[in-house]
Amino acid sequence: LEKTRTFVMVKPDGVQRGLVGDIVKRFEQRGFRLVEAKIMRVDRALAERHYSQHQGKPFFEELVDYITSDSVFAVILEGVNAVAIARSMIGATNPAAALSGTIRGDYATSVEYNIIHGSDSAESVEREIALFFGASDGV
Ligand code: YYY
Ligand code: MG
Repeated sequence: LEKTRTFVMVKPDGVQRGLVGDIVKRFEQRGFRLVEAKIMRVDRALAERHYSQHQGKPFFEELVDYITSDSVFAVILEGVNAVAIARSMIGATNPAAALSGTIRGDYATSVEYNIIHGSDSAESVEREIALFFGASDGV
């Protein structure tokens, strides 16, 4: 079976609340392999590029403030159907709609602070891995 990659980021409140270990465990148990991972600060330039599709929307400034407020955990995951499976594990953008058993459904209550990001397409994966990990693509 062909394996592909996806990019996932635990947002600052997920890191602050000590949820990184549980989130990594969920992805490993599902069958993903960790290719590369790091704790890092996101500066405004990176946040604005990462979320460029949302520039101009009413929540954009708050979103950038949130993502830049403290350390995030950035990880490249590899597995079968990586983008779709990671997105289904993450759950709906608005935690009010996220099912229990999904990461947002288990740990988040507000759309502004929904604790985790996952790439939404193969093109986003390429773009976001380049933004967060540069030319390096792990082992
Ligand atoms: O990919 P995903 O994170 O599920 O949602 P997006 O539609 O790409 O929005 C990115 C990010 O923006 C979302 O995770 C929270 C925030 N946001 C918000 O604060 N308010 C909204 N109405 C929509 C999105
Ligand atoms: Mg998105």
